[in-house]
Amino acid sequence: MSLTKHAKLNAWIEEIQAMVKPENVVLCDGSQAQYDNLIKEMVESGLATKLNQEKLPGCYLFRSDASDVARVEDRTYISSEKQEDAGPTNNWKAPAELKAEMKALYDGCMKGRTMYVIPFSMGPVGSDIAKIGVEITDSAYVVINMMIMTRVGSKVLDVLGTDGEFIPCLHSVGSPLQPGESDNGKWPCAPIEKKYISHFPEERTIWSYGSGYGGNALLGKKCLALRIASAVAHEEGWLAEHMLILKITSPEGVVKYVCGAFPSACGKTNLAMLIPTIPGWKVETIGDDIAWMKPGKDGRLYAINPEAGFFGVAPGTNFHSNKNAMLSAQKDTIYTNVALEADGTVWWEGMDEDPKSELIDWKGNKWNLPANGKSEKGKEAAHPNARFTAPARNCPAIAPEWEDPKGVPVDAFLFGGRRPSTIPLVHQAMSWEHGVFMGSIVGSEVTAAVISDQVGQVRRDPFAMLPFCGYHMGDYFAHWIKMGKANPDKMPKIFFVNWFRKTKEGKWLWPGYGDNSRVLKWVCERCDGKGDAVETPIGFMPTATAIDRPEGVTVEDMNELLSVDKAGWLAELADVEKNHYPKFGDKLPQELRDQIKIITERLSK
Ligand code: TSX
Ligand code: MN
Repeated sequence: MSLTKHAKLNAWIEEIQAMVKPENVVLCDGSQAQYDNLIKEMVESGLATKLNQEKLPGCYLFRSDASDVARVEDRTYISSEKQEDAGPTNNWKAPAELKAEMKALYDGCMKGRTMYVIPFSMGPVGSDIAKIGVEITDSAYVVINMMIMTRVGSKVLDVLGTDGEFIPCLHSVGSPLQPGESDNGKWPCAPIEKKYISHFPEERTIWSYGSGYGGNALLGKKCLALRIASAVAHEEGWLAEHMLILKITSPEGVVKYVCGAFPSACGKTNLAMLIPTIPGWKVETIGDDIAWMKPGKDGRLYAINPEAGFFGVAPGTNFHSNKNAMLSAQKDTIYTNVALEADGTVWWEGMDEDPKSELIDWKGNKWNLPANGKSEKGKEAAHPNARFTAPARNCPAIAPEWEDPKGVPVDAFLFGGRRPSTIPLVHQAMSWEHGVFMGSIVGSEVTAAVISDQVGQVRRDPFAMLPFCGYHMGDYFAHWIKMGKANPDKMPKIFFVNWFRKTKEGKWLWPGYGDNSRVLKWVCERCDGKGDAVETPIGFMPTATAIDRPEGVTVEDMNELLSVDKAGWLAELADVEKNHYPKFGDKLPQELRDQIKIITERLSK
């Protein structure tokens, strides 16, 4: 019997079923009853732990396999017909070859398992900017996470109708069961060399195999909403970006919408949920990770958050760094790889509170805090990439219009990174091309939190899109240049921010967090042609008194935060020219090369 009213969808489901040979097939209707039942089954099998339902109602804990804790960039492919279309910064295999390899793995891979069919919408159901996907998976963990992160079920099939467009997303944990065998509470996945996260942008299809981890398995997020959507957006003339979306309201009631791209470990989710320290200003969340933006009839860019939840890093999150994220994750939340307290609550490093009891760590072993009160690297109670999956509706700061199908008009773009020197607290681009240049040189200092021989060096991650662009990064830069040419005066103003400046002695110069609202205030004022600014060789910068100085920041600190480090910038531009831009080959737009020359000349005057 046919599962849906959509002939093409039915045909795809049957084709996949014949290949993966599941025990049975279940269509996800999006109901609470189905969600509750899947959780119940996983608690019974031992895969999920029910948390303290008085303190954390509707919350559950999962522990992954120790090898399946993060995205696998080495195993991620952009499989376009021509390698040149994937570009030099993506892994590539020819579609026919990659499909043959993966089909051999998919053959019978769901034996003994249930095959779930998840119709989902990225963006409010029925929005002109939204897109529909259908994920087939053999992981109930994926189903419940997709139900939080996206809009799932019958309402999506209703919009899809009998012949609507959908993006097929195939996922398997790659761990078939023998007759009578069960997982016994073990997280199923395949070894690294059998993991594949494959994207076929020309076909608009995703094939993922061997991993149950969010970024590899919740295919609506990084795979569809960024890699596939960016390629579609390039073709169709819109933007799919790795950006938060903020709503900022001034004391006078003037509203601005700001999108921002930051590399990982810069506190993007914290910024998305910031509580301002300046009186009368209000900051609300539209999204914390992805923005889809289309030009409206008025020529402005309108942004939606294609997601419906937050898949946030738990370690480091606490009531000081991000109160709104903590409150978002107090109910109806899935925790993955955090530590368990004796009372059925959760703990992680950087929670700002010592554990209340002996813990069960993310590997399921007994764990006690070392005598010095600090976890040893590699022996943490929570995995450093432990996550919470929380519904966006739980967030106290969520903006009322976060689900508006027409999106919100974008006033400004922010780019930023962790830069202890050279880059000032904030500067504003002098032109669209200058702004695109800013995005193209985004980078972050490699911190000790990652295992790398590059600690202290700047690792560039242009537009924070390097791991998420579904086509040639040089073509991506050119697309951004082109987007500004259609409606130059309607485009958002572009700013570069840096919360991470340090003194020579290694002390933070800027308090960050809620005090970043002081910078956002200047950004909003600049969007209205107000806000005192001086023209400098690197762009417009606030005058000495244009930004309200936080307590504890001296006039001298402020001057250092807002000065132009000429020598530092000349070195920065030389590094971009010599080490960064050559990575994109001859597809790098001339406009960006010109910016190096223009800024170098201004600095040398
Ligand atoms: O998220 C951060 N933001 C953005 C907040 C809206 N972090 C955490 C980054 C790791 C994910 C920050 N860390 C920020 C910041 O603005 N700034 C800093 C650096 C910093 C850390 C501590 C202090 C000051 C600056 N001060 C004290 O600890 C007292
Ligand atoms: Mn992200």
